[in-house]
Amino acid sequence: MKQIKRRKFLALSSSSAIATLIGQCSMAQTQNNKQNFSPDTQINYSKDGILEVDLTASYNQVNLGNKPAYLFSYNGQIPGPRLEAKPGDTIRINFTNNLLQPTNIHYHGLHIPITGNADNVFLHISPGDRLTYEFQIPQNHHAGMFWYHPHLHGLVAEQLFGGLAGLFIVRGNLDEIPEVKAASEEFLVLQDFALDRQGKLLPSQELSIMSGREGDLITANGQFQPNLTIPTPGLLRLRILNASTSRFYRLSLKEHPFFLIATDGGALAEPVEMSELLLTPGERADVLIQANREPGKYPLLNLPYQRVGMGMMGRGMMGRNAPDNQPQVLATVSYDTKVAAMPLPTKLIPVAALAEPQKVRRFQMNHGMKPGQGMVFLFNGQPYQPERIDTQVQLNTVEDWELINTGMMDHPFHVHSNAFQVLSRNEKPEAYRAWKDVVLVKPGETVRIRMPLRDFTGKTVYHCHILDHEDLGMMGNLEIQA
Ligand SMILES: [Cu+2]
Repeated sequence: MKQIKRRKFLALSSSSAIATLIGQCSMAQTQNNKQNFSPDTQINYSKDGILEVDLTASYNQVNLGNKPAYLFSYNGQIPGPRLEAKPGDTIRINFTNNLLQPTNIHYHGLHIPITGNADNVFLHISPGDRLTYEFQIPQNHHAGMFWYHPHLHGLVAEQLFGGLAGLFIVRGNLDEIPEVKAASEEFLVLQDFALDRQGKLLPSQELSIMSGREGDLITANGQFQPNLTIPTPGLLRLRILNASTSRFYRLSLKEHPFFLIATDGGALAEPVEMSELLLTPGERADVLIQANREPGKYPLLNLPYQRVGMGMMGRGMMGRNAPDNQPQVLATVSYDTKVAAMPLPTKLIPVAALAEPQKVRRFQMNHGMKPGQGMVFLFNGQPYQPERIDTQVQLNTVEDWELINTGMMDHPFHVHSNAFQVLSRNEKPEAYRAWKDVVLVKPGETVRIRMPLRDFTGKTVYHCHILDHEDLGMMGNLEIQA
């Protein structure tokens, strides 16, 4: 296992050390106060077929946007360590829960066992306990951008909003396409936080959890508006994860289109040009950006987006989450030489069409009121019940699911274990075929997805990826039978 320290900053251990170092120079003090206080983000690569890593979840002081903050983190890092493996590798994660509440780990998007010590969301790891997760990445696993985060029902939103999330990259054929390989690669993990003036997490009662909590401090890779440089010869591969609990990002890079090469579950068949990219919680996008404009610094913007219907925009519902109507700068992309743009790939990886479904199911997504509890979020009229099996499916079949949103809020639908393809939205066919594991269903929409049930049996879940909605009932148990 190889670990690489990534940030260039020198860590200073205490503010008194800074004071001693800088003496009377106030200019230096300003600069030194911007130094990091926390360990750097690690990257852990598999070696000789094995990726073994120690991961500890704890509550402690970390560096967030160059300020101290008190958050939940994996190994003291926001975001958590990036894990990189290849198909066929064995993964061993020695996990310690140093939080004051139970937790577990979900490997979002990975196609691995859903039972035992693998992607099992029913594991319950008590405070102070340890568990070794161990699984193999299948030989035929797609290359792609996956991630890990807690998934203990009832605490998911709180723990992600505290900062617990990290990337899990599977390398493979997409990475070997010459134009993709030649591009310089950057990752962008988007998170938002609601902190008080001391840098402590605001309690959830102060957040608008009905619409899905949002924080006004948005970070990219745990930094505030970082700069990404595109070295010569001028092609950037930017791989973006929305690791926020509820916030949507509607991304746009000034004067530059995005060329989408992969979505949640892996590569597209060919790049798709887009001027804007909407990423709902849990979604990933892998894009190429050509440095072919005037050299300079270009803002990566988050454009306004309304995910709650006008009928619910009352103060009580949205609270702190009232949508910003100004674009926000999330990061900047810069380059200092104009180049005769490096070519884009014309062909990527074929996305096979799926067989006709053996079964079609419907899932209605809505919300309601429960006496004494307030708002609940529902699939087919029912809030989540841990003991109930909602959906039984057969291994080695294909199913079509119709996701129907009859409520007043956007719901990004996510299913564990198997990726799917979106067929249509209100009967309008999708423009291109892609592997997805999160799909946005807006009020009034019916989205039809097609999913092959492959390789793994057992019980897992599907849910809304606005994690407050999930904790408030919008989840179902899925049993995959042999
Ligand atoms: Cu939802």
